[in-house]
Amino acid sequence: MAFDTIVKGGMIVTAADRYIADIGIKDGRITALAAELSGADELIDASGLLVLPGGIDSHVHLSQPSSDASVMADDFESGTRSAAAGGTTTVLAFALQKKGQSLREAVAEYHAQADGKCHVDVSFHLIISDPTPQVLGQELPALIEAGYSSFKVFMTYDDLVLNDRQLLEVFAVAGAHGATVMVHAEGYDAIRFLSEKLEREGHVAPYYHALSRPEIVEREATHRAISHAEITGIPIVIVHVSGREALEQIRWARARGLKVSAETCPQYITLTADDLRDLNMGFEGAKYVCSPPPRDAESQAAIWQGLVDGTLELFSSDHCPFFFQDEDGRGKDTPKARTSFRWVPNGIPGVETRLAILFSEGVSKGRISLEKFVALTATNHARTYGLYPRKGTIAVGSDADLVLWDPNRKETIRQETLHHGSDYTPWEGFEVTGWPIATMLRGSVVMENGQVLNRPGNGHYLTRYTSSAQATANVDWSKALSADTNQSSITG
Ligand code: DUC
Ligand code: ZN
Ligand code: ZN
Ligand code: ZN
Repeated sequence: MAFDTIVKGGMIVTAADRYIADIGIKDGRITALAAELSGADELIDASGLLVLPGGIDSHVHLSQPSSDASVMADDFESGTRSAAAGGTTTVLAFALQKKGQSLREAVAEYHAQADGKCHVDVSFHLIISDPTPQVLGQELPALIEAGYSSFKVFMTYDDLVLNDRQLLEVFAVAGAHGATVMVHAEGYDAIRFLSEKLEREGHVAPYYHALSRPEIVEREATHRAISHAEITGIPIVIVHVSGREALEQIRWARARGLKVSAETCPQYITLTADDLRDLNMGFEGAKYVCSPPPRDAESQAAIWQGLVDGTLELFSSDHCPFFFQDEDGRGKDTPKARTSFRWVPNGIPGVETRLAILFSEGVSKGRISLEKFVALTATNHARTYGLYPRKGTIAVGSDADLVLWDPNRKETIRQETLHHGSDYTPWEGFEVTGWPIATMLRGSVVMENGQVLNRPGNGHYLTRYTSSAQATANVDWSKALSADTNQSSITG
């Protein structure tokens, strides 16, 4: 047969256009796009549906240890199962370097947890928490060359924060080797100062988490990160931009000609700080504690403006799943966390609901086009992190990662129908229009009508090329498309 599978008659949408066509798939890749294809072992009828590139979620935390007793509610199996259920076919998760740990050890640790357990394709961003001379001089350059072409740095958290000198040193290595740096921009000292003041005043409920890291804290750190990027001449990605103040800094940087990309997340268009303030300042608000915290209606409007005008190019989940209540004390609701918001783990689950929320709030409500939706949820992630055109589009030669999407289907988000490991969703009862009907990973159906095929191990590890390879571009298709999906040789 010419094809293993033909997806027939759907409305194909890419970041650039939309048209009705058949998709021919052979050996996991798209090998033909035409009005009428025939000759396949399997036909999938997509008439009446949209056919979108599989979602790429470039900001997902799985199996990441915390400095306290909390434990992530998703490992690579459950987290990628949840991704597949929501129409996401590539997850970029984090490999966290603990203080004193070598990067190679960190990467090996995450491979040991992920390999053979993923329902969708995965790749790792490194988190650099200990930039020793050995890390900066040898390990990081070697890993970048080996396809770990992006990493995240933090400007806050006791166990992760880098000082300005360290940020500059790390940025310089990224610049020399063409890696992409993601920055968590919230200022450590300001947060400590405000948190301790709130605690002294007896303001300890989860709501005060939002007041301990107001927009100015994010604005200041965003400006500082941009300045460091300008000094070192590197492009950066400001992740999880929550509101208008940080956006103003990003616009300012772009106007100066700096290469600053920016990401936002579902929580910043759908939640506000008031969600942390449940009736009588009870503890339910902890379900919405994430960092940066959700802001207000005005900031939501600013985020929409940023999505529409292109200031925000990436829409990721920042899936950082904790249990709310867990009898072994590993969740958000612990006796210690009830003494202060400072001990509530920061993060919410969202890898499964990301596409439906943006589709419903964006496309169904007429705020963004279908093409913009695809750019924000797939194409721009592949371009930013060295996976395009193998991932992130529907084109001959690309992996056959597809979502069959019903734009009219109405659903209500419910914990009981989600596939993640957490015991709650922040979007319980949230109504959406538009829903994934099936997810295909490299030509195989991995989810159909909410059922995820029980085949962890379908997902491959992806090595990625560097931003300098991208910029000098002319990314050679044959190279991009043949990049080995198997485990990198540097895991030892
Ligand atoms: N930053 C993240 O990116 N995710 C969760 C918590 C945090 O601070
Ligand atoms: Zn691996
Ligand atoms: Zn962060
Ligand atoms: Zn995150």
